[in-house]
Amino acid sequence: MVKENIASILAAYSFNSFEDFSFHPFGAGLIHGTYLIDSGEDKYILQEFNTTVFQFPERIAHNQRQIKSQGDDSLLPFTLPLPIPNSAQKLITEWNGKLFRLFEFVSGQTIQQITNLNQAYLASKAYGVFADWGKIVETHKLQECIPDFHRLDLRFATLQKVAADKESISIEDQEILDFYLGQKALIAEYKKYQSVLPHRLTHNDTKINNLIFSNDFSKVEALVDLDTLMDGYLMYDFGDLVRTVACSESETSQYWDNIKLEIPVFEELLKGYWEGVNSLATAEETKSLILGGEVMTCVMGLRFLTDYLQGNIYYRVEYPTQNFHRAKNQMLLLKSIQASKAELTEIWKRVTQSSN
Ligand code: GN1
Ligand code: MG
Repeated sequence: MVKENIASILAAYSFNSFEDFSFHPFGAGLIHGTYLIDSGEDKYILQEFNTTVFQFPERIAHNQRQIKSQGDDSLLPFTLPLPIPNSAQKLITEWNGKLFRLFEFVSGQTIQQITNLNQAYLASKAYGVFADWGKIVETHKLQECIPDFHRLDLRFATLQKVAADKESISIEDQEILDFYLGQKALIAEYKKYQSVLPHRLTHNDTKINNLIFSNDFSKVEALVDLDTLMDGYLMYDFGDLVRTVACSESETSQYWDNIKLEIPVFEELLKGYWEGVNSLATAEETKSLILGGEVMTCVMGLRFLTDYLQGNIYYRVEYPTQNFHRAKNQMLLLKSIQASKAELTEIWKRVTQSSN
């Protein structure tokens, strides 16, 4: 992006009175291109929309308007930074055939990995409080921004098909593929829940870097990356926290021997999330939280492997086998979660059955 182009995009916003600005790429998202714009006085986030991934941008804008109008976000203890409307009152600005959005910059700290247990607790509680707040939102009025986003059964079926269509698969790839194709029991367990779990407003991308902490890390200031706000299950949001926050290594790590579930972190996550959702969750939903980490780790592993076999058409990669490595990383985490199931169930009992 060059500066003149950014200036022409900013011209679509009526508040834009600053004469000069600096900008640089910002954040660690895998999907959109993100820039921090600094006028000296104010800071904004400009995002170039990835229309390959989000094929229905208008659905995102629709959902964000619905959520704003149905829910009172001033009741939340943190902000939900939604796009600033342009002069035509649109949340999305078209420029040169591309789509952009502008956000107020929320200052604070973002992290890729936790450095203490309290950060896990605060993060998880924020997503739990958000789910509880969202109970007033009529989710049937929301649209699917990405159809079947966390549908484990369908992601599994897609990998099966993509793998079957491949002419040849290397021995190394086959090992990981076999692991994922062997997850039929998990798929069956997930499918049982589908018929009993209530539909909730969920964030659907509850990674630690999608929230902004205060500078002293005493509270969460904002939940960001609100493109996938839509109808989902509580176990998706709790599960993605387990996947990303309670893993000893990051999603891109290749220290294979070090990748495992950190059980004390799982416990903090559950405590935090449960404080947010305990008055909301049905008995089935409460039970489903134990499975969340497995479901979401498997969903992501399936997606990374599928993308790798399809030639990296979805996720941004730094080298050709990165999606394969991400799929291997998720496989090792999933194995570790599955091996810890008895211990996780004990923690679950302690946390969720004591405050009832
Ligand atoms: C994508 O762009 P980012 O990092 O916020 C993805 C998530 C995955 C994540 C894996 C719309 O999110 O589902 O969990 O990468 N978002 C979309 O790091 O596909
Ligand atoms: Mg993100």
